[in-house]
Amino acid sequence: MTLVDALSVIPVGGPSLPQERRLVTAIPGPKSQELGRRKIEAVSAGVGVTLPAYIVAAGGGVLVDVDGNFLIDLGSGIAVTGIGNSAPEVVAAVAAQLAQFTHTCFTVTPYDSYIEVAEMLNRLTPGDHAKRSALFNSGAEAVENAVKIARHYTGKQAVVAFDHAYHGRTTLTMGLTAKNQPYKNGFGPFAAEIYRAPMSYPYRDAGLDGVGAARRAISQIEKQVGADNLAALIIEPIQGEGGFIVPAPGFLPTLVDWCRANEVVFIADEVQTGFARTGDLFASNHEGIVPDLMVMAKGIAGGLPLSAVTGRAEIMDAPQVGGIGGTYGGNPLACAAALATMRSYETENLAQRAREIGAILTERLNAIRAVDKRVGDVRGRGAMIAIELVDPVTGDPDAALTGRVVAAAHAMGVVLLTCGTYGNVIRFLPPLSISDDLLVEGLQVLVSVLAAA
Ligand code: PLZ
Repeated sequence: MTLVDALSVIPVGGPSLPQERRLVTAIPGPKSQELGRRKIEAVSAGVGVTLPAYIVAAGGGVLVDVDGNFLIDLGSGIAVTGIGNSAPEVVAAVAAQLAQFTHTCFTVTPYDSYIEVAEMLNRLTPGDHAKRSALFNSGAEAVENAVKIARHYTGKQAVVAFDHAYHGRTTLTMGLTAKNQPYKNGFGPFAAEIYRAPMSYPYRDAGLDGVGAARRAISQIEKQVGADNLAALIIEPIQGEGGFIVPAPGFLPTLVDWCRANEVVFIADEVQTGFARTGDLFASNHEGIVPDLMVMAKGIAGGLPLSAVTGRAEIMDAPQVGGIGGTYGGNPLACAAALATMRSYETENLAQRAREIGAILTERLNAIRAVDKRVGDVRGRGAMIAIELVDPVTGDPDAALTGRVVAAAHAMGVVLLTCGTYGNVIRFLPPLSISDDLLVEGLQVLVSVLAAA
């Protein structure tokens, strides 16, 4: 096929794409399979692929592959495209910036959009104290910088992360991440002075309430680390990769209070939960906690790589001038995208849309759970909902069933992701731009593949 032929059949991305599931070949189709063969020859085998349908356009709630299949997107590129893929306001903002300049490096010759993003984050994040922000590229890079800043401010070194945590794949953040396979295996040694504390996991913590779970964690931290050595405690207010674990009420506020009393910086990793995903702008708001530092990425910029640390001015201003930076952090294209994206969360009230999506998901998933005891738990908030699949007799995690269900859904054109320490959680992270009809159709596919699995 010539390039002209190819372009004439490739649809334009964005919300005007037909919002329907349409399968014209098996998944993956022949062109995707050919690309899959090239991938093996060209791309490191360590870079895995969940659903090997190669995408040419996306928007609303669909992904279009190179064979012309329209897939229902229940993953948002792992919670990134909350406002939708190729959202017109993002495309326009990035195109305008592209025509002006692509890069100068903010720490060499700065530009105003970086400041505007910082001002917006300082306004939108919880708490009305004085704040400062710094911009980076990936979630992991922002987590690393939050830890650097907390260490500098406190003059202490230790960091506590939790069971089931995910904070990234760089050396420091691999150490913070709990799960060995596939994230850490063979990649050590990891950074020093990282300690792990028990999480609140209501489905598997029979009888332990949030305050009790926090006391258990605090007691372990006091015994094994000591507040005098502890620079920061980092936690996802709802754990993402670890299995969409929503800690019991009271867990997070009790940890925040202990951090305040002990001069420990409380870092909320809202990389996955942030920006309307959970039905509020940030998941911290559900429990009324005010983190000292907040780490954000993913939903911040409509798919362009941008991440941020926002927090108390006195903490954020602690490092020496030049101590925080990077070539691309707060790149002008990413900042233009972020400003358009963050305005949309507010003007289109996408937190409300996330709550509506959450209501549809939880109602339908609970109906499945009522008749299928392999669905052990339905949990999450807003458009961040998951089911945990278990052996109905023993309650043991059933990763094999999870794998079968997800593979069958993929074959039927529904992009579904798994997560969880035990690999037995199916998570739903639809774009907030998905229609109710498409979401419900995706759930109907789940019902049929679960019944057959
Ligand atoms: N913190 C809470 O969820 C990224 C990882 C996907 P980066 N989660 C998706 C994978 O398999 O690599 C994540 C997160 C939380 C930090 C990160 C890291 O963000 O932008 O992937 O570095």
